[in-house]
Amino acid sequence: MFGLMDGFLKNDPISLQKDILYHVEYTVARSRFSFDDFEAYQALAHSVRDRLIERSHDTQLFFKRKDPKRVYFLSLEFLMGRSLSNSVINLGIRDQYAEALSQLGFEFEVLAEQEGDAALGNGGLARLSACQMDSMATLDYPAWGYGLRYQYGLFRQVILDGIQHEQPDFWLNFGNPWETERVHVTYPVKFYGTVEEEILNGEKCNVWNPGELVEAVAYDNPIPGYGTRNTITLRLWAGKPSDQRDMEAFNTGDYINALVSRQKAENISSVLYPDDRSYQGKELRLKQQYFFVSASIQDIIRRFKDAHSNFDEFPDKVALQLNDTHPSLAIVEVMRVLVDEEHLDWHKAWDIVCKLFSFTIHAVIAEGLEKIPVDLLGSLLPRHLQIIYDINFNFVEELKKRIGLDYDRLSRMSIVEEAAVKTIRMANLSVVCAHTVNGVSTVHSELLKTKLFKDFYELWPEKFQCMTNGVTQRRWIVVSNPSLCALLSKWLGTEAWIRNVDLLTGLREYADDADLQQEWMMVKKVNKMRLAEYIEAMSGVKVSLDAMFDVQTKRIHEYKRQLLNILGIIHRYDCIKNMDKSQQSKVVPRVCIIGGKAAPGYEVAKKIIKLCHAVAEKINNDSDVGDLLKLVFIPDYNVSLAEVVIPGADLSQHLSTAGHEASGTGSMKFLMNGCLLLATEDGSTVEIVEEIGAENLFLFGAKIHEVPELREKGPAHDVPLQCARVLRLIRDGHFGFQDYFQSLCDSVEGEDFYLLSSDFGSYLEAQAAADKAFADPKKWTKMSILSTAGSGRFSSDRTIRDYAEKSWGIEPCRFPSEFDG
Ligand code: AZC
Repeated sequence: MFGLMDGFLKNDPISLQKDILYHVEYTVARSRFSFDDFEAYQALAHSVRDRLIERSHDTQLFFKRKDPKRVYFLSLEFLMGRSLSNSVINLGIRDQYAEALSQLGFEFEVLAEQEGDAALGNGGLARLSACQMDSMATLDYPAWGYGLRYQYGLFRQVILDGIQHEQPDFWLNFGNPWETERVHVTYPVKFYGTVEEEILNGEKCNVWNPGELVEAVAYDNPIPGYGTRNTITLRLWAGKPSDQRDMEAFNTGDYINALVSRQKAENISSVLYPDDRSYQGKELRLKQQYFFVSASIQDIIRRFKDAHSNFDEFPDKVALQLNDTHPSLAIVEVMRVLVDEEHLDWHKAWDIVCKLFSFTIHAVIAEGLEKIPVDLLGSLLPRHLQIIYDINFNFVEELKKRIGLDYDRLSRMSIVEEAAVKTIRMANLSVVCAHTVNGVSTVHSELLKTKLFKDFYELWPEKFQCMTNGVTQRRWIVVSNPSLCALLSKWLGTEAWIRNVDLLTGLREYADDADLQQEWMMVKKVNKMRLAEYIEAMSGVKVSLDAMFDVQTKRIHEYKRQLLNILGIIHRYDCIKNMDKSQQSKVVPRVCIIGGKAAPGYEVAKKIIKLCHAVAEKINNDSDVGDLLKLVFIPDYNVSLAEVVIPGADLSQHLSTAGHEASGTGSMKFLMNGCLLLATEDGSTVEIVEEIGAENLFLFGAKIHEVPELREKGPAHDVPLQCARVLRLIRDGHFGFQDYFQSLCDSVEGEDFYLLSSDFGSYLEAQAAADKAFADPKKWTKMSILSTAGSGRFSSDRTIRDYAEKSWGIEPCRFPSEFDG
């Protein structure tokens, strides 16, 4: 079949032009003689989408014919950012499009800027999912992503007088050219109701009579691989009212209320929860989780049944990946379908279920693990609660046989927590059922074994694995840093590193080469210019390109210690103020850039943002300081801004208190872009040190094993003089708002849980080392080259291969290459 069909659509510039104009006229419905940049972007996006659809059809047909084992990646969050540039680069037709557009009088880059971000996620976990989708497509794995199509993604951060305000993200208002609504791919999802025991063919069985039905509709988003025709699908579900239920409501004659209640169905997928750490046991959140899980599992089982009739084969054809506990209800849902609907014997069903799931944990502390109140679960999903109790009963009985009547341990390991509020521990459920459980860096995976899941590790050591996170070099170098991309291909003599990033180690041999160093510095300068222009346009602050661009961008959290960064900046400011002119002439100028969102209810994080603005206001307007120090806060940090910020950074800061960051993936993006890291030995930094050598970054602070003892010392430990002085400046109102900031100062001089005071001295030393290195451009550039050269291990390609081989048991399934193009 494939022998007869090449792609329908041609990719020469003339064909592309025709397609774009076709979409201007008939899709965007503007005259082909008169359309603006945004309309041109829409038409362009539709023409790219056509090509993606064609490839995704081919890929799905090919998968269907081959019927390989597929992996289904279940995640409540995907932070995709923009799609245009990434798509045309992965399709290999960027230059053709650029030419086609320029003949029409448009510039590709300008149109690319018209696109908004798809921000269906909060932070690290969600962006990781996006990177991993890119790698799954590129490595030809037969994979699907499943998630929720939120109508409102992560809030927009607006800063007024230094205070964060949250505004809705109306990302769908102007349409989304990348998705395809599959009106025929819909499934009913049940909620509430009761469970009755009935006799069916002489056997007892449980029948769930739901109290509410909502329809899930599929929206497909194509994910093209690079250097392959394979294009996989991210299928996102949206809530639509179910006809079945509405008929009843309309029949009672209450027309208006029936219509209003239709609205409720759409609410399920309406908004992303904006807190990336704490779980409040909200009903809507649980509904979202079950909604997307139920629709996905129905879809997966439907696909399986198209080709198979015996569920014994299910684990040979299906791998299910749980991205954190958010989709863990899938375990219970598959059990329910197999037992209640397919009428498999309980033990046989459990056997099958235990072969399906792999579970990735992104949290570090027990408080970060999701627990669902039993009352809530029982009312929303009554049958699921029964199944969880049964799973737990069997598990605890089995456990007693293995470990005896150690009641403390039994209660720690139980899926049901018997506390004041009885809850279901979703992580325990997932560990009990999954065949593999993994952390996201070596350090984190060890922590899971020795702390968080110690009891389980002792029981099932073979389940526990490590899959160090990675990021995709396609987005984080090729799309966002075209100058570096060209330079790498030139010096490595090949573009093959884009699919095989280990080739970057080839740079090491040229790290001292004067020509490479020269070109390397030029590339950095170009990227700094782009960032400086952005900063000036956004804040009015002019920054010097000779200064070190020092960046900390990530979600605002106490453990990530943006406050430490700000205290360090105040210290630097204070030092500069107290210098004479000749001392000042030796200062390495800095532009400090901070960006990130605080969860809307996270008061401390919001205070930190305010402090940053107050300090910036003071410093940036102080003529004694001039270009020696600037501080800018970048509002509304998101994926597309990261693409501008990261390539332009000289130094980036990763300051988490040791033992608190599961992995960290921002650092990997900076590393790939030749940015030096200033970091604690936490999460994946430990592995970065192994790859590039401790001499090529600036490490500081307490190590993981030292933290408990330092905490023990508690408030009694001495606050270093320099730190005390900085805090005094804040307390005395040097930056205004002194009452408002007292509590931040108290947290450092009091309990100092995050060890800002105790790490302060070592932090300043690392900063001084960074200044010294920056003053020596040759040395700095060499370190920068070696950073990029050592970044290969942190590609999501490596991560995904690890998962495929060690967890999912899947093989690549590549569309035959003679039809590539
Ligand atoms: C994050 C971790 O905090 C971070 O260390 C890790 O790199 C990242 O996941 C990817 O594994 N966790 C989250 O983002 N968590 C949530 C719930 O958003």
